[in-house]
Amino acid sequence: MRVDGPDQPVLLAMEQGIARVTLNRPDRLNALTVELHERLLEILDMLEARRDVRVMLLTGSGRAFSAGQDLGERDVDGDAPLDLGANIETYYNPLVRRLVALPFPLICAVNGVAAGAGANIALLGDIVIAKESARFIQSFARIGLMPDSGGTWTLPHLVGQPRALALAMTGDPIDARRAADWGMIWKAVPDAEFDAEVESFARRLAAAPTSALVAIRGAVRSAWDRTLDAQLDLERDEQRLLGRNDDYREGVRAFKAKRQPRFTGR
Ligand code: T3D
Repeated sequence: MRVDGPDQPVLLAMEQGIARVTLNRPDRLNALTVELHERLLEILDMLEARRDVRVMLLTGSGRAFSAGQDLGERDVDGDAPLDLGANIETYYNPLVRRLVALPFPLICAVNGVAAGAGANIALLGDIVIAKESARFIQSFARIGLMPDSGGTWTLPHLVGQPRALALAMTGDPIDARRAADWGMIWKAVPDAEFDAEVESFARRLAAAPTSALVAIRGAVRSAWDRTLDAQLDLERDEQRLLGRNDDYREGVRAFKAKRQPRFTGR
């Protein structure tokens, strides 16, 4: 089911529990404008209100995932003072907070170059799959900025401080295969196999026990800041909740009956 027209800066299509969200400004490499941010937040509202979404797939139209902030929106020659912090507070930070707390898993399918905020948004996926030809670029320092959209937190956690600093300070691209080798993303896939691989992964997660996946994400992400002791308590509490779900009963029944489980996400 398509739920919007092709001229929108972000497209949404729903099919069998998979919400396909496509950044759609291909001639600007899907650079992020205020209009795009507002549409994306509106789509997230819509998806979170539905009960049938089992996975969200975020990707880009054309040859890019996203080139980050649309620099055409920035008048650096005018007299008016620029307050980039206001834009980050209004758009980027809420977006990042929403993406890491979605009530379903997030797959980022990185179909091409991901630069600036576009790179750091891509890295927020629970699963990040990239075309081998894709590149990740912390391009901020090239224009006198520092990484945002969580990059100063995500990058060192994923690849360690030395690599995070070098990537951010140079703004040099890293190709998808090296990003996978460094543990920055889950997988780099040959371009010709990318669509099929993403599709099969999305279908697999759409059939998974959604609440368990969301609990896994929450616990793994929170482990970055907490002690083993705190994690043990968290695992106990989350497991208690998951044990009350239909999906747990179905999983155990299916195991005992030696058949595939049919999870409903409840
Ligand atoms: O401002 C705030 O609110 C603060 C928040 C900041 C967050 C950020 O994301 S800051 C970082 C902003 N992004 C960048 O600095 C990246 C700029 N783009 C690039 O460096 C390159 O385009 C790429 C490395 C991503 C790709 O290079 P390439 O050679 O494959 O493509 P290209 O020719 O540079 O780009 C194709 C077109 O897209 C081109 O337009 P044209 O010449 O065909 O009319 C280019 O200007 C346009 N484009 C690419 N990136 C942006 C963009 N237009 C506006 N904003 C962009 N970010």
